[in-house]
Amino acid sequence: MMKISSPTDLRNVVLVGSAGSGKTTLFENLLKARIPGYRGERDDAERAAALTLASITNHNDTAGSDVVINLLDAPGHPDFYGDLRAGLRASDGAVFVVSAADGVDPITAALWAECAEANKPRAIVVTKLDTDKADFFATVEAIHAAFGPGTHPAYLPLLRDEGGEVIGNISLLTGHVHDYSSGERVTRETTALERAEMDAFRADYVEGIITESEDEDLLERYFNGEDLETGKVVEALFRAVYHGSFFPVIPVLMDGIGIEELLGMIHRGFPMPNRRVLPSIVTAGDDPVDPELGDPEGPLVAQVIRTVADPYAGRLSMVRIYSGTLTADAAVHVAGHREAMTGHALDHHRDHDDEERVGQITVPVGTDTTVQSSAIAGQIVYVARLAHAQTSDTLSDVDSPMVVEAWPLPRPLLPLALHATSRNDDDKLSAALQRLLVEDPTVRVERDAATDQLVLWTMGQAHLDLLLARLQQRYGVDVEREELKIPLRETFIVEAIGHGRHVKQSGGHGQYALANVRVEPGERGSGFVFAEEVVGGSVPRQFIASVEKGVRTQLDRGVLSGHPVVDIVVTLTDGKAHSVDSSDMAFQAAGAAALRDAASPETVALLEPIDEVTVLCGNDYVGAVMTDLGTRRGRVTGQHGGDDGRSSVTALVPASELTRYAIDLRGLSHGTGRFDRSPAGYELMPPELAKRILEQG
Ligand SMILES: Nc1nc2c(ncn2[C@@H]2O[C@H](COP(=O)(O)OP(=O)(O)OP(=O)(O)O)[C@@H](O)[C@H]2O)c(=O)[nH]1
Ligand SMILES: [Mg+2]
Repeated sequence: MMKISSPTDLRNVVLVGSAGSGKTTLFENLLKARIPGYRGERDDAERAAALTLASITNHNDTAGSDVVINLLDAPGHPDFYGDLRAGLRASDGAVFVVSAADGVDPITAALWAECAEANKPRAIVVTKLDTDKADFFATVEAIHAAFGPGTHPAYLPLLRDEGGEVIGNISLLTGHVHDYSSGERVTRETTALERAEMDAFRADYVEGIITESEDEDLLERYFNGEDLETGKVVEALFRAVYHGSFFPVIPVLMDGIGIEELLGMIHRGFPMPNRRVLPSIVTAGDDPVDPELGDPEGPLVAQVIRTVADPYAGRLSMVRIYSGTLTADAAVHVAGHREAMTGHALDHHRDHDDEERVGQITVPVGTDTTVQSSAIAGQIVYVARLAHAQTSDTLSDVDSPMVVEAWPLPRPLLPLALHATSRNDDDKLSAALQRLLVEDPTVRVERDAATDQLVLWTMGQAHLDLLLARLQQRYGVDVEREELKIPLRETFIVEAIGHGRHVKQSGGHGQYALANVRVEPGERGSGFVFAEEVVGGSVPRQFIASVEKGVRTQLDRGVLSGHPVVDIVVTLTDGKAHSVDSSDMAFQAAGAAALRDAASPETVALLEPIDEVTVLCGNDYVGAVMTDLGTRRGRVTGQHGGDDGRSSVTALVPASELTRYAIDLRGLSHGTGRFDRSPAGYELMPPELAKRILEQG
């Protein structure tokens, strides 16, 4: 493997595109083109869900240089956006994959927005040009319409004959034809006919480059009609791509046509690691810093991109180095400040600062790795046995701690209540879930105190299936699903009177207490208020508190269906005591009995938790989203149409109607929808629904 002595020796590239667009196929073909004898890796659900890293060495004759290209294959499925965002963070540029067979679907558009939010310079690869009805020019038009005027073909497909199969490509920059039809890549000059065909596109391409490169001198020469040297235009291309407003489009086929051209584009057109736009970095004292990027002698700033917890080998962390040099065995500062910086807390990833020793460093070589004593700015490496560092944490010098902003994580909103099939496996299940949390910050595990259920929160069906398969296959834990319990409450809806009597006077020391109460509905959210209007000492002072205590105990237990009672005012109106047989315990029992006595299906109703839901989706799906919220007993409280083609809808929706919303919204909005939810109190359940639950007891 070539020695990396400067960040300029590297290109870090992530492949982004919707599921099935052909990223992994492209990734494999890039590896095959540079790793002699490479036969390909197995592709399965695990692989499609995770960011995969491999490296190749590329030589470019014109540039006269070698570079190491780190390739990251990112998942396309919306359930795995956590890893996609990690991949965007680790890389300095993106190859955006659009399938000519499927065009620009809503998910593709959402992924483009992800790249834009992450500020990634990108090139676009059009795949599946060999399929029926696939048309490069139609796809380019769709890309243009969806992603804007900065998108320009850099190569045109070379067809065997009119409407025939693709056998090569034509470079709009050099006018060279790369003909693969002989099985080898043969370069020749364009014919007069080919020249005529490409000229229209060429003008557009070169003008786009020159304009977006913002090179005044070149611009002037171009508009004066001067013939520009190809070398100059390539330099301008680099700058145009780097500005993130110019996106060359390249046709690439499964049999390898276009691979060399793409590698050339990455080599010469993509930013070096020291030119990337960094997320914000602060010192331990919260002062913004702007380290000299890419200086291996500079301060160490690195970030954990992903974490793999192998049951045998221990933890392995994928680390991107932004500045300085990471040295094996050296102590580093580890900082995770997600909550402080984003306001979003993760239960299993609390803000923390630690110091620990860097374990063995391995760097990617092809699909393998090799051990190195250190790694410099720009590299993406694996570090073994970091115990404290978690995904998105910053590694920096012990004497000058820094914190790189964490990337935003999507929130898991699909709940599943579960237990180990065998009760003996409960401990094994908890341990395995903890392991899953280490690897995947988009999982949440919660023991719901109100319902005493263990709940696994995931991003969607595919994510859930993958996690359950992992529990089974990796940790040998079989689980059973339970129906998710919604924590309901009881309340009184009308005034009611209750008589509580606790009298036992047969033999020995007796028990005697009578308590009468009036129960009234309280304000929503008021909880419990206790009052007394006892006259003439019918309930002695010291026992009034006993009645209150007894009532409170009964509140927790519920009065009809076992759900806690809230939002009531209980007034002790009257009672009776015995000079010898009355006691604290007796009055507690009488208080509880009085509340039970007041309760009946006519006086008590059920409250259910309501969530405020915010949905973000493509403008085209707003109608469907609102109709659906209606069928979920939701009340829409707001709606905003965005200029960016996305709209937001806010609504108050019963939590019981949101159990599968993560899955349903995905379908409803053709993959474009996202939502968030937060508790917004309790409301009365419709009587017909409540009745069923109250009758079940
Ligand atoms: N005909 C044809 N099929 C292709 C092409 N590229 C990929 N495919 C097929 O399309 C399917 C999906 O390709 P993948 O490379 O796995 O897609 P992906 O983008 O990695 O998908 P995810 O990992 O699920 O996000 C596979 O069956 C490929 O063989 C192409 O250029 N032409
Ligand atoms: Mg894939």
